[in-house]
Amino acid sequence: MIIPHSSENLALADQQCHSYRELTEKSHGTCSALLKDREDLIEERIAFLISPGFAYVATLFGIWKAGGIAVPMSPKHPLTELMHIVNEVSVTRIICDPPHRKLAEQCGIPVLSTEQLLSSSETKLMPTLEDHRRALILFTSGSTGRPKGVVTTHANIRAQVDSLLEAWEWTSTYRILHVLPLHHIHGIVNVLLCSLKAGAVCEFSHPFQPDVVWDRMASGEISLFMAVPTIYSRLIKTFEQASTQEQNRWSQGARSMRLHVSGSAALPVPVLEKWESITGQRLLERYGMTEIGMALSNPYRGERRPGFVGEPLPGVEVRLAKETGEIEVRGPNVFLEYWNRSEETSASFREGWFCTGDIAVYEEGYRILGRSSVDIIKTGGYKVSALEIEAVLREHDLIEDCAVVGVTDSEWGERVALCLVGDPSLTLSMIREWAKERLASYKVPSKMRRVEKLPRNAMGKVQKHLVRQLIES
Ligand code: MLC
Ligand code: AMP
Repeated sequence: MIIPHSSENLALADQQCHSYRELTEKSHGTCSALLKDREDLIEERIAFLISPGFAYVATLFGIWKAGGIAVPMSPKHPLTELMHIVNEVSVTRIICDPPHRKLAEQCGIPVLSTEQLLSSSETKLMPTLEDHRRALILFTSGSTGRPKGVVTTHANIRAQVDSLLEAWEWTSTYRILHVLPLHHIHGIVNVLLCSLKAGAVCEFSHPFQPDVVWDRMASGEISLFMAVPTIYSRLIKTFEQASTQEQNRWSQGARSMRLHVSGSAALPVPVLEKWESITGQRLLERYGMTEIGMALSNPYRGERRPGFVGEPLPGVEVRLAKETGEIEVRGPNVFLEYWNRSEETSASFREGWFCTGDIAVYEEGYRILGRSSVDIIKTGGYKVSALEIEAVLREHDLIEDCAVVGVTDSEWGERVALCLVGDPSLTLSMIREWAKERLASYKVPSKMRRVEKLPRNAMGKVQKHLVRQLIES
């Protein structure tokens, strides 16, 4: 397990400041309360619905210390998404903070509160955790069905963290501003866990608000920032609307920082250039995936080439499949399995290498060209499955047929777009309202085109490239 230091040094900042010692104590209390009369949770799946902050982190470590598997869920998701997770990995208990109690109770399994767990002063003996044990399950959309649970072990997480600490030269003097969701690898591993393993400070700033981020950058206290391209675009937009005085203050603060990283989706070169012109920071772009952690990165020192994702990170092996150019990855960072889906797990490996589905070329550095599946969409840094969205929309009484595609978008990278055959009275806002009760908001189509019938080939298969043309025309 990744063990944060145990000192009076500052570890986390939300509305309050929390030391490493406090984190150790509260996570041990949580561990003891979870264990009760048991010696080891033996990979029991424990989900949690907690806002970003100290309680989230103490809970995560409490579950790990007790030998459980942590299953973070997004408090912003509707019940249907949460129930999928609960059922898919047989979650036994949910831990929630007070604002999310009602939502947690709707999941129909025992609910524990952070107030109760964090106030426990018990100090039970913790089980011995071997590195190969399962630690974390994060959900990721594949090209088929509902999202799958990606299982990583303690050893996988350690390898992912150590690789980034080395490559980006993390030190305990850093303070990182955390604005990302905490149910995905970018926010959990790259920002939170790297910071804690380095003995640095992680400052939470949720929900993401561009002017708040600029103010914190201007304070001179923040040294690191990591985000998805959509967040950088939003920051640029806010900057452009600000007064000259504010712009000067923001620029100056950002210039004094150590490192700005972009990832989770392709960084458009104009965004990289604009960011550099206003902050003096050349964004470090890296490439990763829930199943593998981070695999490729531009250098911390040395040239960061626009449009490129660099070279393999320490300890990570990368190769391109001969015929397709698909990126394949091998190393201790690579996940263990998709929960309870052994066939899909083995189908995702070739000769021991994990097949990412991303296509690239090597030109003295890797450059991503695209994805092998048209049904995977990356929007705002989130990966979503067109087929999953279509299956949910087809349940709507007034939708006869539909096809979902990703269309290029300057704000979101790709935008989820819908081609619809159905009742003429049905509007996009009606569909959005209906779908938001069933799908995470970033999966809900935000663009629509109505057609008489969908373009299909002779075999009856929807031709997605024609659907995209229809929507973009
Ligand atoms: C939200 N909305 C969208 C949308 N997301 N509309 C179109 N496309 C999208 N992708 C809409 C909502 O429906 C809502 O609409 C309104 O925007 C506000 O919703 P929100 O949830 O408050 O969104 P916002 O805060 O604006 O989100 C923007 C964001 C967020 C950029 C902060 O998308 C984000 O945090 N992205 C990061 C995702 C991430 O961490 N990915 C890493 C995955 S791991 P209405 O109608 O209600 O107003 C990975 C591996 C790796 O990829 O390499 O890192
Ligand atoms: P996820 O499955 O949510 O972990 O998202 C992983 C996917 O994000 C990868 O398979 C890529 O398609 C995409 N991705 C991550 N980083 C980059 C990047 N720097 N450039 C292009 N795509 C990226």
